[in-house]
Amino acid sequence: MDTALLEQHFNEKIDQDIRIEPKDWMPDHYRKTLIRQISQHAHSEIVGMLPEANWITRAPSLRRKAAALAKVQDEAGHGLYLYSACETLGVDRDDLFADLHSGKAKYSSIFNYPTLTWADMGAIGWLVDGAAIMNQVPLCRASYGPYARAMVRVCKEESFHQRQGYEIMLTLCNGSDEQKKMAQDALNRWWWPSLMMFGPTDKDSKHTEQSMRWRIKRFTNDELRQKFVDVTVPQAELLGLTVPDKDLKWNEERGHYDFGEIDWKEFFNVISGNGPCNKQRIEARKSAWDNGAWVREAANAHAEKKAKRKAA
Ligand code: BYC
Repeated sequence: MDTALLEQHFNEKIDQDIRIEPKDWMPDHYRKTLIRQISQHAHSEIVGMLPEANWITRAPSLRRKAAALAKVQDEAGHGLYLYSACETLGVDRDDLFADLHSGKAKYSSIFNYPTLTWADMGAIGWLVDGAAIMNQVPLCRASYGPYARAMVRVCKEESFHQRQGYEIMLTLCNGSDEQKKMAQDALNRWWWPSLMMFGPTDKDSKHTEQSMRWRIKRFTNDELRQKFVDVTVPQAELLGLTVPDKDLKWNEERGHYDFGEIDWKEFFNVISGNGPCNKQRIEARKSAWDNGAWVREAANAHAEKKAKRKAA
């Protein structure tokens, strides 16, 4: 079949919501877009383990420690599903790691902020995982089969993460004045970076239009950001906390909250490698890679030995 016909067949499948699978023909640009998005997503999961891992040894009770451990392990699992989904597109996992370590590949802006107090564990679960769910539930219907299927499990686990975060916030808000202050301080610091997670405005988003056409993305960055604000503001009210935005106001006519201008200079600064923790995060990933070299070597030696024994 010639390329034009293959492309026509591919577009028909997209229009009919028939999933594209690894061995199906796909345009090169579609493949590259998926590799970019899925690998960035995978990197975000494993870099996302770092700010929270900081609090595993400092969790205030055994119950909190067990939940934090489970959550951080879940993120590692999400990374594994996503790297595997990405490999079905013909890339090598080691190359993806090399791109992360060299700073070539992006990962979510949100993980370049520090976790200063225990309340940050609550705010991350509530806001960061809440934003992640808002963005990822539609990805369960993404046109590429392995990505969409990985997302189903990821989203189930993210719901647990969001609830454990909200419950930490609720406990702090029902506690002493000092605890409530900690919760408010965490909300103040995580609110705006959480809104940035959805990416640049639709006007400045270079990939949205094409990704929507290919049904990789189902909603635009601004649509998802608005949905997130609409569901999260009443949750903040229930906690008795104040969202740090003087322009936040219910708009009866639109049926949505209006909210203030995001500091896009800060966002672009963070995604170009100059956020508060970018260097620290990459250093931590690189040293984990270097320190894990013996495990990879041992696993390869074991696989070779097993293959030889089988052949003999
Ligand atoms: N951070 O044209 P746009 C999680 C980049 S995991 C950094 O709108 P697109 C969690 C974008 O890559 C969270 N970079 O792009 C994990 C592009 O740059 P390049 C991660 C960002 O792809 C552990 C440029 O800006 N979630 O939540 O159409 C624990 C222009 O953007 C960001 C995913 O990865 C950002 N925030 O839309 C807890 C979900 N935003 O590549 C939680 C899957 C944009 O041209 N990804 N950029 O150099 C997506 O849904 C989409 O890729 C995005 C961006 C909505 C993020």
